[in-house]
Amino acid sequence: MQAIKDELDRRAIQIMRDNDRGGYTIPTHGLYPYQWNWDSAFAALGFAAFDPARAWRELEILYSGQWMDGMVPHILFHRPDPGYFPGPDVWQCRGPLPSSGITQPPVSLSFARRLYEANPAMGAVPVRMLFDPMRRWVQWFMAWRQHEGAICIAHPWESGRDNAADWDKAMAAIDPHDVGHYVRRDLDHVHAAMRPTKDDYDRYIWLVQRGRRLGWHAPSMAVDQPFFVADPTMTFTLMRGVRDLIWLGEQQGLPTASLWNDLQMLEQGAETLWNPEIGAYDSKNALDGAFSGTLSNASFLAWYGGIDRPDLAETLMQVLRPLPYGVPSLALQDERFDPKRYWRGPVWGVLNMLVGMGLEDFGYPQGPALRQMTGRLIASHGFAEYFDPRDGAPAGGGSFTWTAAVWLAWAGVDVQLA
Ligand code: 9WN
Repeated sequence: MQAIKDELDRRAIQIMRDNDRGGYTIPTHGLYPYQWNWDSAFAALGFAAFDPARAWRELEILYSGQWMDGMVPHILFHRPDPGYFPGPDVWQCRGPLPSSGITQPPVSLSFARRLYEANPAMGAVPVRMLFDPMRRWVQWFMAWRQHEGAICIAHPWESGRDNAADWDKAMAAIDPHDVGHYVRRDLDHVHAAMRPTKDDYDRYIWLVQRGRRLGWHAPSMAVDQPFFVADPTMTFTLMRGVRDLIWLGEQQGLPTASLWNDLQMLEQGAETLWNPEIGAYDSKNALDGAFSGTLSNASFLAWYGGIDRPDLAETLMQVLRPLPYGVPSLALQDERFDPKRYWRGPVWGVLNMLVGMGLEDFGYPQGPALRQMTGRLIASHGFAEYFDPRDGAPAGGGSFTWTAAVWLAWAGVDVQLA
């Protein structure tokens, strides 16, 4: 058994090295040839298992793309690559590096704390360097993505859960008839049945065109927003991020006063996302106040954010009961469930890890159970981008950085293989 675990560790490290582009890591060769924001944060955790200095480098390069207004983009286009659409020519942004004009869940705030805790002597300098950029990113979220204390997305790509059922109603309100012609590249790499639909893409690109027309100027974009949905992914990852940033600031004697106010606001905001009808946290359209009525894997991030809800654990048990490999991106009972289509059913190692870490923090037995399920999923089905939640069949891209990182940092650590 130890030999199998050693071999999986070796493969995971090899994937991370193969996807390393010299200081930053791509999610997978071909499908995603650039540096993605939250993927990079997971990559840093993976590197921490065997090369801590390289882990800090990943975060430093990520933050080197930060915009003047504080936003840290969801993609940094370090080197042109025709294999991905939409590329830098479509976004036309004006940050210090070619980038997209939107952001992604700020898990890097919390993972910086994990890197620091593993080696405070090595972490002191990078923490002092990154603290202010991180604090400015938090301020950006509070200024431009906050609604009643919850954190919203202005584009489905911001949540990292691109085609989740959460956004269906809000997306239907967009009329993308004037989007024009464009050529998707994702379908060159992955079967269309595993990807978002053309209707989704038309709206994704239409929203990009709007941002470009407005020069990605946050105050202009906030006027007559066509899409603005409060998201549990963003709200809970930022909430934990702020807690962890406060902790880091206190370790290093850095100013944390404004962060306490942010935290209080986020705690109030999170409660606006509790939907009693589904017994869980839900996304909520900030434009009309309607809940989406969606039980997703993000519905269970409350513990990760630092909030304990025993009634949420009841709902989680029901969602997990029929499934062997963890929290699906959409509950099996939902009529929109689609086991292969990206964020509308498949199970993702990264979300299992965030949900599981939170449950472990609060001492729920489902935390270690989720860790074992994820370990067994990866051991038996490889380092895929995501998996069919019923039988673990691998889907999407292969040799995936964040799945390798989840293995190295969490799921593979004390895995018990049969
Ligand atoms: C758009 C890189 C990213 C992840 C997202 C995932 C997917 C991109 C895409 O891939 O999104 O950002 O083109 O499909 O949904 O979570 O960060 O792995």
